Formats: sequence, structure tokens, C-alpha cells
Amino acid sequence: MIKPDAVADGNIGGITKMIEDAGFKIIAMKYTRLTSELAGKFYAVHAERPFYGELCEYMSSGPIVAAILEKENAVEDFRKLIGATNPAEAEEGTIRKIYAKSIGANAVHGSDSDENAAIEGNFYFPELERF
Ligand code: DAT
Ligand code: MG
Repeated sequence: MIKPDAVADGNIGGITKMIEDAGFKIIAMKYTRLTSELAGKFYAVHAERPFYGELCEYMSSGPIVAAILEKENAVEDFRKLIGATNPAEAEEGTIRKIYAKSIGANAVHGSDSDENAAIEGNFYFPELERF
């Protein structure tokens, strides 16, 4: 996902270019907006965390871009490309170092496992049978 802060700042193109330049193939892409309830469903795994309410509010604060990406070793390589959750700790040249504003408004989401990538892909693109 390209998160609301990055979409609002006009960074869809810059982030998408970094993703493609890193060798990821975009196999589905959608510009959409979550309700707070849907954001809560997407991030249900964080329901007990103190920042959950803030996270759901933020993720529904504006449009986002959801995409399914394909690559060998995609999960690990994408986590490397996006950098640490907190942009203050993200390495130079990572998407979050370049585009994120804060630990909450951190420009992009990346799945943390193949299993969750399938669940999250299906959340946005249930019409794609392969997910
Ligand atoms: P990541 O997005 O790097 O996988 P995560 O899964 O731990 O990070 O958390 C999901 C999102 O929740 C994260 O992108 C931004 C928000 N978040 C995480 N930790 C936070 C914190 N300490 N304060 C505010 N928001 C936080
Ligand atoms: Mg995560």
C-alpha cells in the first residue's frame, strides 16, 4: 500500500518508480480509500497495540494505492526496499527514508510473510482467484 500521506503529497509516481526499478512486477493496482472499520480489519493483528486507534484513523484519512507485487523473494526484498518502520531509523535510499514523515505516516506498507501477502492481496483484490 502507498499510504495516505504519500498519496496526498503526490508521491505515487516516485514510489512506484522505485518499486519497479527494484525489479518488482506490479500485477494488480488500485486507487481506493478505506473506512476506519476496513482499516481496522486490515490491521486486526495490531488490535491490542496502543497505536491501533490512531493507525485506523490515519489509514482511513485519505485515499491509498493498493498493489500486489511479484518478485523472487518478494517479501524480504520489499521490506529491505521500504526500510524500517520508523523513518528516523530507515537506511539511506529506502522508500521510507525518502518519503515517510513519521512512524505513523510512513508512506508505505509491505506484507511481512508470504501467508500475510496472500491474505492482504485477497483483501484488496478478491476477484483474483490466484490469491
Ligand atoms: P511495518 O509497517 O513496518 O510492518 P508494524 O507492522 O510494526 O510496522 O506496524 C504497522 C503500522 O503501524 C506501521 O507501519 C505504522 C504503525 N505503527 C507501528 N508502530 C507505531 C508506533 N509506535 N506509533 C505509531 N504508529 C505505529
Ligand atoms: Mg507490519
